[in-house]
Amino acid sequence: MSDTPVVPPKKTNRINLDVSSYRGSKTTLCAGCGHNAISERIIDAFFDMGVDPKRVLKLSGIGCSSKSPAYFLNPSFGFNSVHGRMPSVASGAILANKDMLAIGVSGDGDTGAIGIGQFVHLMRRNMPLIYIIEDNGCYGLTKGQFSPTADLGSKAKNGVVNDLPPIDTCALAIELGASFVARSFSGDKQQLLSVLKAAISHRGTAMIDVISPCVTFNDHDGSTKSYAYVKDHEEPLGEISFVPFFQDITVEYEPGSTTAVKMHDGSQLYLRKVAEDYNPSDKITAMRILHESNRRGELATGIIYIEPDKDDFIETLNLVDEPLAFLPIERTRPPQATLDEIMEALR
Ligand SMILES: Cc1ncc(C[n+]2csc(CCOP(=O)(O)OP(=O)(O)O)c2C)c(N)n1
Ligand code: SF4
Ligand SMILES: [Mg+2]
Repeated sequence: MSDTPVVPPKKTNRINLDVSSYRGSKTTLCAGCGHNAISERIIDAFFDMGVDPKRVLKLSGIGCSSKSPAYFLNPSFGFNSVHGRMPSVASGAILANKDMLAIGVSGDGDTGAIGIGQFVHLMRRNMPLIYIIEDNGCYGLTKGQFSPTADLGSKAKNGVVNDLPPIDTCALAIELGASFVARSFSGDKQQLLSVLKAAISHRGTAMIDVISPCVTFNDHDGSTKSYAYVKDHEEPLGEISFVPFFQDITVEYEPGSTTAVKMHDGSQLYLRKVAEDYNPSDKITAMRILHESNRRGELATGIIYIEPDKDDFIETLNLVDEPLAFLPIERTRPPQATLDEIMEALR
């Protein structure tokens, strides 16, 4: 008998890659930071869905959160932009090559403060982009100042009380036209993974606000973005089951209490409701759920609003089939004779 240990074969996905093709560099964030758990789920989701990492664009702004794309999908393309400016860089990249799958990671400061103007216009365009806010209610990178998502009356580590009301990024995104809006928690592995897989299958803006505690500056009593507070106040809207298009599984569900949504790529999303009257395709219900849970001091999580068939910005612009980046100059520029004619007409 040989003494050579038997090494089990590595698990591969539907495009024959093992999970190492989806990992990134070693994290430099604090141990226990919620952002690290989100990177892990992104790795799992892209691996499970069998997305080719070379087809992925990773984009971010500035902040601890915006450093995260370095910690997942090493073979993908990446651009770490300027504070609050990721949406415009992402828009340019997506329009230049619509065949890429884009994922943007931002922070609550990056999105809700300096980047709020860019966020607003990104949402109303329904740009095909998975937009993740790693939401810790503070500016982690610059030592924990309150951000615009910090709750009224919540306390900083030094005891200072926040005297401004928060911006609810989910309510804002729904109001502005995002076609997939979800809220999750970095500590809720299963829910976050299902939400991310559904976001990968969606065509249009998938805005996901993930509460992601900052263990260094915002994980104390008095914070509403601490692990303890979110665990106690998370109110999942229901169970999420996701069946990717390449898996032939039939899900048993009770009609009436479950909404089945067909995603853009043919995957099926099943949302089993907790609240009887919850309808994720109705904007008014979605806004009401957010306001009601807010008033109770609770945090509604899950897929809050979904409109899978809404035109994305590529369709709105009626772009040609080939990615613009690969069009030859003869097809992107009028011929010299036409330009001469225009110049002549302006004389
Ligand atoms: C133009 C500009 N203004 C201010 C800063 C300083 N700054 C860097 S990160 C940051 C906030 C980060 O907060 P958030 O987006 O919530 O990310 P987190 O670190 O909490 O993950 C600020 C104000 C900057 N880098 N650039
Ligand atoms: S300072 Fe906060 S947000 Fe930044 S890495 Fe540390 S725990 Fe995470
Ligand atoms: Mg933050």
